[in-house]
Amino acid sequence: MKFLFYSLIFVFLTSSSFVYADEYIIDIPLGAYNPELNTVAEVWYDPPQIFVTVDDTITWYNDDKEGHTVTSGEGSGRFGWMSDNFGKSNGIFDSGRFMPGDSWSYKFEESGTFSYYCTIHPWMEGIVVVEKEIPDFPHDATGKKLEFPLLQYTPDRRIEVNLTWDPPVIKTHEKVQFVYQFYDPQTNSNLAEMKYNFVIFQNGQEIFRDEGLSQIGGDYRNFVFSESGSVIIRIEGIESPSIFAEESVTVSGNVQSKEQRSVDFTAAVYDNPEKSSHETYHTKPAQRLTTYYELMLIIILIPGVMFLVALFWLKQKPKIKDDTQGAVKI
Ligand SMILES: [Cu+2]
Repeated sequence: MKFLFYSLIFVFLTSSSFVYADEYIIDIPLGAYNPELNTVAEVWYDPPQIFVTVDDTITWYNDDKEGHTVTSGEGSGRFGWMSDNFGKSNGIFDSGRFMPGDSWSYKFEESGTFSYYCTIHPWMEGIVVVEKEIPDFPHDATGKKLEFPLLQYTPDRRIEVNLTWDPPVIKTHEKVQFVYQFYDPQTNSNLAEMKYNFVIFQNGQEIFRDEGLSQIGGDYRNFVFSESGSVIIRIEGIESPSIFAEESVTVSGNVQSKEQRSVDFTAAVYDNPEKSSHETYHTKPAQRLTTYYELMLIIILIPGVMFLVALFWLKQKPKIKDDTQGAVKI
């Protein structure tokens, strides 16, 4: 029973929200306000000791019938209050008083052992142990270990997308290379010249988007993350004019639009313990140089055309003025 209760407390909230950092719940049970030995509460903070890793968040729920605090420092011990010991805070964190039915959350951004107590009921004591732990294997945003290559089918199951990244454990300010291939699941043949968009979302925001055209043997994009947290790697709008063009004409009803033909992968980015900044990297493969030339052309052409237009306009201007003056005269 107790084991079940503890298991329930260690609720893993990440699965639905793609949050990489874990969230833990500590319950302040009914009766925590009462220092008597015959209280219904066996512990004041449940669980009284918890092990988390850096960047995890703990939420304390007040299920008692009085207000409490979660204050870093040393409490009084169970009977200390009888000899005028009311604990001593150390100023690292302090929830202030929060009432029954309310909760308070704190994100632990540094490793260490943190004792805490309630300033109103100093016999209430708990400990949070925060460990700095970066695993040596790749995993998704929910913490599940991944085996490369990752494999996803588009919703219409017409295309299989394989993805790997290197290094397998993604850290901030360190270049990571995403390598991916497209396959026909029916023939198992490599699909080259697939048009797609490579998109990265982090903590709910789109942070990178690039168009691509796959080569035989796949394609890749480099990226350097500035922030830690969960990421979604989305390859969307997958289409091949040569394969799907005639299909969309003949079969009108059941064809997926290219926007829907997309796959999602999730990953976790860790704070790099060694680096705090990075230079910019080329994100695209070298063979994509033609697009750079096109871009250069636009960069040179647009200001050039604008300059000519401006020049022409300036020359025209005095003439217009003369015309209006002439009109006033008449
Ligand atoms: Cu209290």
